[in-house]
Amino acid sequence: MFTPKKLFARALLGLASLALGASLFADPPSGTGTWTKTWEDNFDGSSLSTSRWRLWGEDKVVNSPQTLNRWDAASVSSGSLKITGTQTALTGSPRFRSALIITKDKFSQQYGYFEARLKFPPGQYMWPAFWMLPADSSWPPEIDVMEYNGSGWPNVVHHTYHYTNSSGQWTNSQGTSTSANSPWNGGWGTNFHTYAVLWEPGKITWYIDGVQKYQTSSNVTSKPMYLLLNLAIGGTWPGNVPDGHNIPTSVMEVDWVRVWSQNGTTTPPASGAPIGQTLGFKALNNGKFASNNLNSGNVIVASFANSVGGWESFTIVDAGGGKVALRSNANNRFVSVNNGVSHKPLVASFATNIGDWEKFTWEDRGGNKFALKSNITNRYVSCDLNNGGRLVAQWATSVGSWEEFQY
Ligand SMILES: [Ca+2]
Repeated sequence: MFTPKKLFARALLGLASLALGASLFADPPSGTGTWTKTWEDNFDGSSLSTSRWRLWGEDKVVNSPQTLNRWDAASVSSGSLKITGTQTALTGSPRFRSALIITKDKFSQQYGYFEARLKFPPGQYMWPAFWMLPADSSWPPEIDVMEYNGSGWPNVVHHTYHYTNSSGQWTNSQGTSTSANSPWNGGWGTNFHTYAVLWEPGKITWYIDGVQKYQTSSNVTSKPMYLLLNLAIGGTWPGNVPDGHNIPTSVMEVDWVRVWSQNGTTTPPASGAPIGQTLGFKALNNGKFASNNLNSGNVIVASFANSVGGWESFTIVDAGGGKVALRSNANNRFVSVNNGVSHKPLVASFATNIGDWEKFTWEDRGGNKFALKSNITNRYVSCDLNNGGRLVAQWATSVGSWEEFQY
């Protein structure tokens, strides 16, 4: 039923709440330990936060070939996010505009409690979802907190885990929740509900409004996941909307999204790092900014730049598990430690995804100063003045003046 191309499984999270204002049910289930809130968006203000969210492909189709993905289809007002599906033509494809927003590169987490209070437009061809994918861009796994297919199951919300089975094949573990009421009259589609998953080592449990709905223990992933919210119209699962069939403007509304970490068992996001920011940083031992040296194999050097241009701009990305990655704006490659070279230089030449060689621990040293420790060499990144100001992760087991940087 699902294909990697559509990549859409969705899951439902939920606790929900009847309680207006006070989020009485907005906590992880009782008896599951002590929890810390690690991320949230209450959608206050007048626009969608670009430090928390980005779009999956402006003016692109992702899971429904009929739905064009647009940042301007996601708006914030009166305390909630509105993802608005709009028909732009009666024939052709794509002929709807909507939004698929994601926290990729901005927030991800391994294990925890993930919840959103939302309502979605019921009806044929509607395909809203709240779901999660791995921060390292692999697939499967995929956790679908909530997913609704208004064509096939108008009263049902799906809870799905997509994974690779022991034979190496893609498979699904799926549960459903059925409303006693029609979606247009008090059912899932018309009222706010809280959809949640409790994701623990070896087990995923789905909730709606704090009531357990489904559970799986099939090959449960440990990969840090980011969040996705979207409203697709048409596509392979609900079926494409026939030419000439009118779809009224449809809105998925999200009151808030919250993520919790279970103390002692989950790894919180990288702390102190300016996740999502694009910045330049200089080595404190010579005051030069780190550059992606395009003329020399994309080695990262801090030898000549006194100011920040495109070659000196890097985006700090959440790599999951408390680690960060650095993406060079000059060529859109992640900074890797070149483990095949003796002095372990940092390069931004090949990595389009984040693997172990692209992960660093960000050590916040106050005043926008920081140190980076390579995940793969377990050494701090130094600005090697004896080696042309190259950044290397070869020898330093502690932080001295050669290992301090500032942004
Ligand atoms: Ca809100």
